[in-house]
Amino acid sequence: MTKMTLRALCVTAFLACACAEIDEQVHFAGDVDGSTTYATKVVNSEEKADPGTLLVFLDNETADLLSYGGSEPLLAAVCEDTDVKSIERLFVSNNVLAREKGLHRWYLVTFDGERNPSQMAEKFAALSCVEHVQFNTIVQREYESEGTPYTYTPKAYGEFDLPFNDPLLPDQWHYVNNVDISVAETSRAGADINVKNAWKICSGDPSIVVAVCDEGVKYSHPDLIDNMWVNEDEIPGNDIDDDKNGYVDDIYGWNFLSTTDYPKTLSWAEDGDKGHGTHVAGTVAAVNQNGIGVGGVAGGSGKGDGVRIMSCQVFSGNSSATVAARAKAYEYAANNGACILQCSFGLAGGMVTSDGAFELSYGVEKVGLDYFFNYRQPYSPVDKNFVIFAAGNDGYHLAGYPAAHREYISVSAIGPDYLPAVYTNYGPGTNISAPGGDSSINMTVESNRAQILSTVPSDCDAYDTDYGYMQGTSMACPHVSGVVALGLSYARMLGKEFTYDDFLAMIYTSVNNLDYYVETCSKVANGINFDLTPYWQKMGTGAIDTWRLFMQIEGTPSLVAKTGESVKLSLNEYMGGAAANITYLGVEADEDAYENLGLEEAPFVKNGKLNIRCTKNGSAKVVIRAIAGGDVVGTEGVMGGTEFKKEISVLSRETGMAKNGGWL
Ligand SMILES: [Ca+2]
Ligand SMILES: [Ca+2]
Ligand SMILES: [Ca+2]
Repeated sequence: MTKMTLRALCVTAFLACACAEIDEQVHFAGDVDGSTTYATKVVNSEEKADPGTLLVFLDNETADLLSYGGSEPLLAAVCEDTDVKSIERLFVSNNVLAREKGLHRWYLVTFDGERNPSQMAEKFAALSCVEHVQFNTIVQREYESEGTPYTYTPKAYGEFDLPFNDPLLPDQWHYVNNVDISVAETSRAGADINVKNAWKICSGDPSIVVAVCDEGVKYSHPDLIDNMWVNEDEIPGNDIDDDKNGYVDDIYGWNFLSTTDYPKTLSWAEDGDKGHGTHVAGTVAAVNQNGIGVGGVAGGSGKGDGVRIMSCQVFSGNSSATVAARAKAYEYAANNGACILQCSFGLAGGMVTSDGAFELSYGVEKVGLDYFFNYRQPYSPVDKNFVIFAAGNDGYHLAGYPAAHREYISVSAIGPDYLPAVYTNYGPGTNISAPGGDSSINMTVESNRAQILSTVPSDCDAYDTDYGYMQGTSMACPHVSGVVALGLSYARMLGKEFTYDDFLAMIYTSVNNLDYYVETCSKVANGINFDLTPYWQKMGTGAIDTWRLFMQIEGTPSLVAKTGESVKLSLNEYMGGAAANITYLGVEADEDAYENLGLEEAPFVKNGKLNIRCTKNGSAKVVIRAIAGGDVVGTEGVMGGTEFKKEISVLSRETGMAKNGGWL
């Protein structure tokens, strides 16, 4: 199947590459034998450059001079010579981190759009105070087709045993997959983010802010409004930047396509908008337990306790923000309190093929991302922030950038069949997988039910309803953002703090084995046998699992039991090396454990092994009771050992261990 065919299957707003070919040979001035030429300072191609703007990266002295209102004579001469309208600092931040990352050295040059951008670039590149020049490129969206409105009668709720009362939750297989064949005939239990039982522990924290960089989020949506971030220090509509954050009347975020000629508040229903940002936001934090619509991964429990959504609008109608505007969006997200950057866009897989090439050609974007990544939010239990990008929908064996950069989390997509979605990028540059939907697997049932259901703007052309389906790595990405937001919420609830590296390791190891399905299942997509061979070990570490992340955060060991089989799970790792010789007093399993795991007989310990048979996929905790020292528990009159209890999580899954090697 060709790449073009695969693209045509995707429903998402993954961006096409508007960047030019990356010139890997580009050098900074002075690199080559001292024979500096100005052309070597221009880091990208002018293709898709915004007419009338250019980015220049100045040396420190000149940047300081300009920021104090001074003037550099040669720079001033070029500006005058070319009728430059303005040369202004791009970023607004003046803190230590901004300086360390060089934000203060980026300037945006504005000139007559009729002028040839390459000639302008050459003139600035010829100046010794300019270290490099970047064309202010626009990444254009690529929409193959629209999302589809939800037009079904909601399912009967009773059979689903869900913790919240949102009527469309039974249709959200991506949260709780009950092997509903109306979603897909090939639905598999557990092809979800395993959030149901995690929700009973923690479902959000309003201090956690997720910045959705996308189309504008419809903040007035009835299933989102209660979980929108609100800039409390800003008075709306008075034309004053009350909180002095550099943005006038920013309440729910900012529209980064705004310019002096194009003032605009957040928008989501311009001609060409597809509701993409509103859909993504709903996956992260649509309001749970409010009796309407859908649930959100970190949408709270109906008590105002969901995580908060900040809308950083970088697409509007048929327009897209420039690379400079995107960089400013990342800066805004950091400065205004976000700890997760949710980005379902990027360059097509294979357009950029190394971190170094991305850093050079997209220098200003990398600086913005760096700033966000390193900006510690005082409330966050982790010392850095999370940058999460979709891997891309090209069906290609490399993830697209920025997702593919090793510092960011890159998300590939699976369907309700627990298998790679036909459109997903995979291989190098992908880190982890999550449900993104896959309508190609449905030939006999309503195909869009296998997509992701979330909030959409009813005033957007494609919909008449508040809820709709979309699919893509664009939809997988916010599942991971939501799970990370939930993990941070839970860490806060427990009062625990982590280093970024430790938390990242917990995310990447809180997964279920995808390779087991890739090697044991077959997949028919659009009626044609789909070759799964290339995806073996290429979907990151596996499919994200919320319960496992929670267990790692609280420090409870997790054992995996294969569903439907009597298994003996060794406790050596958890009860000490002499686990087999300890005297056990029993295993406590409460009603929830019986229900969640489908236990039909009591689990017990024998010879240091937990004997358990789970009849359904699920997750729960059991308590192992044992004696430290001796065979009996000491009492006032009889010397003996001390009883202790060890909590263990049991995760029941159909997945076994994938065979090691020999498969390809
Ligand atoms: Ca403001
Ligand atoms: Ca104001
Ligand atoms: Ca709801």
